Amino acid sequence: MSAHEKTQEYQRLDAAHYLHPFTDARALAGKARVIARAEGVYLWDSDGNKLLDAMSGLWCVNAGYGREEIAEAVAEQLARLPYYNSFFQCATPPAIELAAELARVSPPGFNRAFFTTSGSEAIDTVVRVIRRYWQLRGEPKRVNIIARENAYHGSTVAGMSLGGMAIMHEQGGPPMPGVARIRQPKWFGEGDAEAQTPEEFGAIAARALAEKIDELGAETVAAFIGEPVQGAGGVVVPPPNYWNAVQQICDEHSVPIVADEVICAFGRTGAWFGSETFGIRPKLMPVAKALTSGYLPMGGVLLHDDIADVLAEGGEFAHGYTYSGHPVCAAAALANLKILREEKLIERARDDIGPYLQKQWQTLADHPLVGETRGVGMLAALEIAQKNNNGNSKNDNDKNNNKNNRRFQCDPPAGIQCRELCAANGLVMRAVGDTMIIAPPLTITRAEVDELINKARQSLNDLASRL
Ligand code: PXG
Repeated sequence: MSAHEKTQEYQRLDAAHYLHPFTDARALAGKARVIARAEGVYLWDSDGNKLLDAMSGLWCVNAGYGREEIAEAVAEQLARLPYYNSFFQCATPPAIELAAELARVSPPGFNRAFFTTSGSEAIDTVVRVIRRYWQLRGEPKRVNIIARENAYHGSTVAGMSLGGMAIMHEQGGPPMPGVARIRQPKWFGEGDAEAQTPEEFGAIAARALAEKIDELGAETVAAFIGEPVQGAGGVVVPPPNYWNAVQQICDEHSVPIVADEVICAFGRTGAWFGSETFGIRPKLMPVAKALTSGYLPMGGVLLHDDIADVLAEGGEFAHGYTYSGHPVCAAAALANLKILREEKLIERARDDIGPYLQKQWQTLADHPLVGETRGVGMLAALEIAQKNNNGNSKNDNDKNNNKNNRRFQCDPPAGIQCRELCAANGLVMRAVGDTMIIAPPLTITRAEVDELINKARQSLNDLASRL
């Protein structure tokens, strides 16, 4: 059987049997791209095509593909102790060592970790922890969690409810009660470039939180949750004053901040945690993804002493998963964190390759199809939009289509077309509507960044000749 015949066989079986996440099965049928192997920043599909993976899988492979150290640590742990749990006063060496290692790399005051298998489970754990915390503090009315539009916090019922993705709410039935929503700090399209500075807009977006706390009554608010940079929402980098203002509002009302670090942690923004990049002082930090660089599924919640101490005093916390602290996943995480630390990949993201990536990415801003570029650390986005020379469009009142953001009206949408052209040019870029986003491995070299930018520019040129 030739490689291509094998691919067709995979695609036939896939269409018949495999229900994919977040996928329109009709659009996919028989066309799945089968990724067969990977090394460094590159993927190969089952036809042998080579692709530069500018998304680190799904925002997770920070250490790059093909790390023997992680494979060996996993194999060793599988042979020694493939599974044991952390219930009933037990634990395993990798889980203990990982909790201690996370305390070392976390901001001051973060000394304890609870482990899960995914980001979504980490978010569910946050809800359980924060409600239990307020119960123990004698304020059981504090159950409401304030979250933002266009946020992504996972796919379980709690994750979907806290998330602000309209399509998930439409399909999800009644969401979890006790969630309140405020606007996102997204300058492009929601800020008014003619009447405001980004800082003025940032202050307004933060004030929405103060107004929501007042409306609900601070005595009913358990927490505010936000991604330091909204990832799946399209790499929404907030105006520089936004998080300071949010922090101040939360301090004034004793509302703990939950920084959803599932994408931002472990170097993505050029620090161990996105909270450090933006000066956030959270009380809880859900993590996942790059905790193991995606090599095995693992997540967790890092707890500030202010919360952990209250929980520890409160007797049994009736919450846990069979795979909490799975020893093999923990071994993968330890090997991965060792790589990040010893190869100084976080410092490199902050001082060297991150600034280089941002500088090169900005060169795309001049492209006729690009309305804005933005980014931080090893995250970046560009908006495909019609450049607006006269400052006006007939859709001025439409949030997603206003005077500094005129979208193309086409089918398939411009973002999807761009994504397909990127793939044809050997580049994996993700489309969120007409926003193109990247989050490459932290190990990417300068030459590979140049290749990424060239392929992105080529794909935008190809798109321009189509539109
Ligand atoms: N919080 C954030 C900020 C996330 O990005 C989750 C929680 C949930 O994690 P799990 O491990 O349960 O998936 C995520 C996950 C996308 C995409 O299309 C993003 C995520 C997951 C799937 C797709 O960008 N983020």
